[in-house]
Amino acid sequence: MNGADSLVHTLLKSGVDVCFTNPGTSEMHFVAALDKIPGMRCVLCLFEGVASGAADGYARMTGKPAATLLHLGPGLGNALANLHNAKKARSPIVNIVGEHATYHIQYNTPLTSDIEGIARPVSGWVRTATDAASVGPMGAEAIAAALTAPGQVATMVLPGDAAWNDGGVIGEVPAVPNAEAVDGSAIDNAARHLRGDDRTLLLLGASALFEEPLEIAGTIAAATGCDVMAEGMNSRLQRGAGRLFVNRIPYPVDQALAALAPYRRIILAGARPPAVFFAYPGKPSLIAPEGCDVLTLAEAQQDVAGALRGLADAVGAKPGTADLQPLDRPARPTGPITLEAIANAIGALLPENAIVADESVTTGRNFYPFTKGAPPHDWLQNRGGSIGLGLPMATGAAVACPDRKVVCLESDGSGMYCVQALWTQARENLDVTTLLFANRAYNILKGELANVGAGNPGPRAHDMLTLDRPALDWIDIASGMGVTAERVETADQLCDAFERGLAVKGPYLVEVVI
Ligand SMILES: Cc1ncc(C[n+]2csc(CCOP(=O)(O)OP(=O)(O)O)c2C)c(N)n1
Repeated sequence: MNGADSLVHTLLKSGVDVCFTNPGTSEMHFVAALDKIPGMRCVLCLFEGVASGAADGYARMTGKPAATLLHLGPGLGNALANLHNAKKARSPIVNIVGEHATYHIQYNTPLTSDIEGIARPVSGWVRTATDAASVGPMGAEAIAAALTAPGQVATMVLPGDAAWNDGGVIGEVPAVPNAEAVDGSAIDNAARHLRGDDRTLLLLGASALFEEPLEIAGTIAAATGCDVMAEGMNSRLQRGAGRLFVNRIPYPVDQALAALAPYRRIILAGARPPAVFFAYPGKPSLIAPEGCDVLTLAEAQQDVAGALRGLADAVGAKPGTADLQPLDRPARPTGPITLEAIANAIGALLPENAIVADESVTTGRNFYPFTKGAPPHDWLQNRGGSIGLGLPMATGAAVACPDRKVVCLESDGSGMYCVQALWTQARENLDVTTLLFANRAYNILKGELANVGAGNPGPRAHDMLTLDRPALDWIDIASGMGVTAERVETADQLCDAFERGLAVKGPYLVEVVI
């Protein structure tokens, strides 16, 4: 058994059985091992950002890591933006990067680079195998590191000779510690504040946004009168009929300030102290109102659900008292395509148990209220702010959950960053319906130009924020990669096309011209 074989055996033995790949020469022994040893689903991605974004989507939906296979420093560099997003989403990923043979590195040939240096900012754990015998045990360590709460990117660098030499040993994954329980004093403190008269917000993030902890939060709200809200961008939020509806902190700074203005206390459960994405001249970075106490019940890496259960007991909340969302779909929209019509179309047609991969940017800012009464579904967002995640994340989620429909809400500008994901969707026949919002602009940046006080944009600035010269033809783009696509220009057409996409068991793209 060579080192590469030992790594594949180690991964499979530990339940890591999907690998999103874009290999090169230095990874050929790993490729051969994947071929020789049955059990690994290998998914080829035509850009490394697709592989890392897909691994993120997969991890969010399974709670376990996929492996990636990337080609030295440049391949890792291409994957970096979506590894950054995965880091912010706390997604477990075993990120495998090939490296030259150990004795070859000294010659500084074209692809030689500081792989660990490139990996470190996005990885919670980075190691390089030294020889064949180290590969399997190090792979096992990487799996444990990836799974350590709340989840992280673990990068393992695999030199060619460590992969091809004999002497491989299958690794044993060390025990992964459970998420740390929250100290009783944090629960008592939160309970004391909730018993007071001040208007209080329970702000949820991370694993608090799963169905069960959300319902517990709803019982706390019923018992104490507090409000419940989610962070602005969430890794996975379980919502729809039968679940607690929570709004998110809005993105635009003035709306975010207004949303938090009523509160004198904010209790954080898996959330961070609320802050706006960017600084704006004359506006605060932290958006809790002045004089508002922000206290932590549980941090994301802790047992957030356990902390909420403890808090529910402490305030005398009763099971079954949460005000859960009933099934309540909007009517199918007709007329012109407006943002509200799009929101209504999604609310009216979203299938039961769908997974929504949302990178709709400005088009989707107000989708939440219109979709809250749809059948139960999961909603995934980009927590890292590096655009280009939507299509890959949908791809990975579809690999993770072949029996569920994935609905990808993608904006045209963001969609172009990792557009190759469509090819992987076609090749793997992944069940993804994409609504592609073609406003033919970097619309958000038009607002930001004004918000940061950069003055009135002239034609050169305007030209940097528009995508209409030439207009992207998403029918050609998608069909060129094997995905059936159609274009819609009215709400009725949108609903019909969306239904056609949902009826297909495979990828489908609807270009929604806004
Ligand atoms: C990797 C990366 N590059 C650039 C940006 C800056 N940026 C933020 S939003 C945006 C444009 C988004 O346009 P689009 O996806 O079409 O959505 P819209 O604003 O039109 O709704 C850009 C370029 C970013 N966030 N991440």
